[in-house]
Parts: sequence; C-alpha cells; structure tokens
Amino acid sequence: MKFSARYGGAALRITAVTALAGVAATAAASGADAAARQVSRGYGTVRAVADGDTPYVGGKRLSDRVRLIGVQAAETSHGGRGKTWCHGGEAKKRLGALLIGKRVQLRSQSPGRDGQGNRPLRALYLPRKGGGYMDVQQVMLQEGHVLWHPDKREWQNNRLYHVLADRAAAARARGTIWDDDWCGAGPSQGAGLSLYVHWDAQGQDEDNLNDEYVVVTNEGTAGVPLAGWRLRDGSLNTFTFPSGAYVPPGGTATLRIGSGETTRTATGTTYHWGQRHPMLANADPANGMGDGMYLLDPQGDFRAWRTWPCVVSCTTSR
Ligand SMILES: [Ca+2]
Ligand SMILES: [Ca+2]
Repeated sequence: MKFSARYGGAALRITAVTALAGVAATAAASGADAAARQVSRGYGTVRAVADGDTPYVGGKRLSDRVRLIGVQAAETSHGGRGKTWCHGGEAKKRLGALLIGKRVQLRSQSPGRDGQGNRPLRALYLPRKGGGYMDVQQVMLQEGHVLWHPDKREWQNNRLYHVLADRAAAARARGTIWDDDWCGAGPSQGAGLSLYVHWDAQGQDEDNLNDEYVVVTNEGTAGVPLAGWRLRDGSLNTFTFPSGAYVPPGGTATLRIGSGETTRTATGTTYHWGQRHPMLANADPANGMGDGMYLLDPQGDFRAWRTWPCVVSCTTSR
C-alpha cells in the first residue's frame, strides 16, 4: 500500500509494505516538535561514493562528502588507507549504482554534521519519474547492505529503519550482511550462537556501567573459541575477544561495559570492555532510539545479533 506524509511543505510518497504504515504513524505521533521534522537542505548531483554510507555530492573533494542518516555500512579502504571490511565493497558498489550521476534531494531535521569527519548528516532522496521520492537509506536497509544506525537528533525515521533492518536480518539473504558465511566459511560455522543485551542498567546507567552487558550464549554441542571475534554496536565501537576466549557448549561469554577482572566459571567467562560511559543506548519510544550489538567472526561475518527494543517477531517486551 501507499501512504503520504507532508514534510516541510513537500509531498513525499513512499511505497511500502502494509505494516510500515503503522510504523510511520507511530513516529508521527511521537509528540516531538513537528517543526523539527526533516526539511529539504537542497539538491545536488552525486559524483562518487566513499563507501556504502558516504556519497560525495556536488564534487569529489573531501568536503563534498555527506554522511547518510540512519544507516551504517562496513568500511572500505580510502586511497590505500585502512582495510575494506566484509561487505564494504558490496555496499559501496550498490550505493554507487543507485546514486552516481543522479540528482538527489538532501534532507535533515538538524542542519548539523556528524561527529566523525565533520560531514553534513543528511538523508538522500531520489526523485522518481512519476513524482515523489525514493528514500535511498530504505533501499540500502531493505537490501541488507547496511546496519541500522539510530540517531537522537535525526530521529524521524529511526523506528522505520529499525524495522527494515530487522526484517532484512531475519531473511538472511545470500550476499547480504546477514549472510553468515559470505566472507569465509567458519570458524565454528553453525555453532548456534545467540546474543542477549542488557542495555538498561539498574539505576543510572552512568553509575552502573557493569550492569550494561552483552551475553553470547552457545546453544550448540561443541565449544567455540572466540579469540579475535568482535562485538560491535551500530556505530564503530568494537570489543575484540582476547586470546584464549572460549564459550563452552551450553555456556556463555559475557561482556560487561565497565572495568574489572576477567572471571571464569565452568559455564562461562566474563570480560570487561573498560568503557567510562554507558555504551548501550536506552530504548526510547519517543524518538525510536535503541541500538544493536553484533557478533563478528575474524573474517567479519555477522554470526549473531540483537537489536533493541524488539520491533520484529517479538516474543518478549525487550
Ligand atoms: Ca566466516
Ligand atoms: Ca544503557
């Protein structure tokens, strides 16, 4: 079905599957200041893409880079610097195919820039031949090229993008970031790993960092060595499991956000990230905030994940 909404005086028509209409209605009813919704920040032609979330609009200088709102692509090597991560090349190629040479509309709620690289933070919309616009971020999420990357200032589509990301994840389509052996089979393929995230610490999260934690559970019958595996969030915050890390069959590996000694029992090990501030964003229905944690194997394949709050196939309130 189709639904229409009016943002900043411009009619926006989005083709969406039926259930998404409810998602949009939820966002519209969030009670946040209507004047703070996305408005057009002008038009430009995309000249190149740096990676799957960063096009160059108007020119090819570093200052022409724009950071897309609400999505996070795997990194790619720039000018021989850095490494191309698993799926970095695929996401870059897809964004390039969608955008290079095309005139796009840039929108945002805030005129601001992102914290990394000082790039303008904008949502890109491609004018459709028959009228209306195509939300480029939605395409990247639906096709499984990017992670959900919620933003407090640019909250308008947080929930919608969350739903799209989780649906793509549930589909686990071949070649997407949700394809768990795309960048190499194993190690411990089919191990039956799952994540639980305790994102809301008792009391003030700031004062209780170790009650923010992530649990990797091994539901399989063989132990899984985790050295070199990583836990990361929707930004680029990453914990790497140390040498010797291991989760026994039926056991757990727990990562607490604050500081402390590594402790081992027969059924599991507890690690500490050593962060000085909360890392697991609390869910907020008013702005669609939440986040995700993702378990990556040493090749960069996503082997388990959990986003919050739950928005797709929910069996509990979390
Ligand atoms: Ca792998
Ligand atoms: Ca928290």
